[in-house]
Amino acid sequence: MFQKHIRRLWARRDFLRLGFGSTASVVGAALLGRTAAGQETEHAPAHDTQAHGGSLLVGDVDHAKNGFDPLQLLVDWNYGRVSTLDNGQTLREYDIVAFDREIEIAPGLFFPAWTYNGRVPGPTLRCTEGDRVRIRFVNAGTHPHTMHFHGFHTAEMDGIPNVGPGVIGTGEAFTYEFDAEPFGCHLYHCHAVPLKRHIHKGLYGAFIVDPKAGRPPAREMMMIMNAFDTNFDGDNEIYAVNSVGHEYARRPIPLIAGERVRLYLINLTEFDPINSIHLHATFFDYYDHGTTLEPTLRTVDTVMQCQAQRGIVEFTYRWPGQYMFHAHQSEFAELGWMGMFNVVTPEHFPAALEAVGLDASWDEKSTRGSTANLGHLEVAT
Ligand SMILES: [Cu+2]
Repeated sequence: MFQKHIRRLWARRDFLRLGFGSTASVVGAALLGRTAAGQETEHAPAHDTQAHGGSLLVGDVDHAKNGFDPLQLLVDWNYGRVSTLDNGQTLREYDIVAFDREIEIAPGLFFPAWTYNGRVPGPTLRCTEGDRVRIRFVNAGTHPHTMHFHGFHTAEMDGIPNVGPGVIGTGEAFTYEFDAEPFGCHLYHCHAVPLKRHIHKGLYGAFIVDPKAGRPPAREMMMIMNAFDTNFDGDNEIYAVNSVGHEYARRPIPLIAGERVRLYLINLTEFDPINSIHLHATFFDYYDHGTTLEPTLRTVDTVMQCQAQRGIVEFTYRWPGQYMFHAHQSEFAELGWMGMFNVVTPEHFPAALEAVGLDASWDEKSTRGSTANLGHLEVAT
């Protein structure tokens, strides 16, 4: 605990001294100014809002500059370019480019990420069981990378060093292709060495394979639990879902009381052996790896995942209100992995969307459901 305490102080105050690039220094200086002016002590964050016990990181992240908004990442399904092969099989084609990009992971705190398509996590690739999936991967980054998918495929398509194409060098490209199976909540990530570094830098994303018959209607979201070691000491300073610490506490996720909610939950936290999710004031059913249609756990309110473990969380809030969700490792929660659901009645839903900068298109994406009957949809990469 002592070590964690020191680390937290360090993350909040001292990262600036060692220097993390000019942008971090400039914006970080602004953070320091706020810190000095607005906080009671160095290790007790200011009471930014009432809803989360005053344990928030202070300030806002520039999502436009980042190029992605964690609220949008929740529902940003990428179905690829859809066509039909001669044998009748659905073909989905995706374009993925790896490149280096600095991202803001907490207000004023920047991280030199390696990204798929400029975002962390990378695009949420979504398809239906049995589809042919073709991913054209271009490496425009500064290091060799790969795309390793979890699923059935040949060794050549496994995206690991020294097998098939091996690592894809800077300026090189390779097309991964396989049939999507089994259905489930899967992932992809870079498998170049050192693996720990390539994953931690941000090269990962969700790969959701829907069952042929789909799943029951629900409001769906993708959540990748991740963390960032901002001083490269092999320990994380910021924990989050979809990369930005405490973003869903600053901007609570709108839900409607009585509706079924489905989370595609994936753990890609590096350096810590497990991560977890806990929902307040409700219980959920859990589908380990998403590879079954019946829950593998029923009526639980906490579940933990090892790195790359994942599953589907299904729940319903009975009553309107603000409900917290977070890692139940308290230190992860305090360092960013904590959010809120804003559960409202249907008539208040548009206002709840607007309050966090969302509109009807977010509602549509979150309720669009599986790919089963959506072969006509084309979504740009
Ligand atoms: Cu890599």
